[in-house]
Amino acid sequence: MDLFSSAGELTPIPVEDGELAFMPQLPLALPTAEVLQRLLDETAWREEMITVWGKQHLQPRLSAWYGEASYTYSGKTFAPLPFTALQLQIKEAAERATGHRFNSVLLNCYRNERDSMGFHSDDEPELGPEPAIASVTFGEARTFILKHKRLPRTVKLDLTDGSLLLMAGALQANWRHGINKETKPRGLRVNLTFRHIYSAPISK
Ligand SMILES: O=C(O)CCC(=O)C(=O)O
Ligand SMILES: [Mn+2]
Repeated sequence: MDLFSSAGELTPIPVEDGELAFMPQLPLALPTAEVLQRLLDETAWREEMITVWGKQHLQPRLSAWYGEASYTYSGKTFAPLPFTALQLQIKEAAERATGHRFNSVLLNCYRNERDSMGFHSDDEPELGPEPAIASVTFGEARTFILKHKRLPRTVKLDLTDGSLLLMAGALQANWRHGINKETKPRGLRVNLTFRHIYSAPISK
């Protein structure tokens, strides 16, 4: 990371076969602790079931889907709830910071070090061929790991309180990402991934 980059600046992270950029502090009118508390209180959190090898499990985190378009994820279709005023504030800040427009957000709550997200690409057809996804974090930092699909490349990023990570270009086509479980105690973390959903799937 460039030593001279300031907290509110979006700095490219050079990676092969995709675009990544990081901003340590997304400019917002509210302190991050207040945003975190309101996201915890105002979100209709759900503990979703997933099927792995034909067996039903609870997902190791809480999640919720808001915005203007329904979304299919891990074989399930989520009907959205309308954006809240706070989500709109964060969305507009993310749009100003990245120059991209978003119409949906997936929220994930990692309650402690045992919550996680398996390795995946956000490459559903309704996201379009080169999706721009803005990932905004509040609360405890967790390590976001990216693994190239064909090359022996791994990138690890500490997604800290109030930060924004932009994934764009061919990143989803060439990389998977996830959040591992940890052994060291970890506090609550809420992550929002703002996306643009096209109502009719775009053919690749
Ligand atoms: O919590 C994170 O940082 C990752 C979230 C993510 O990959 C997703 O919502 O698709
Ligand atoms: Mn993802």
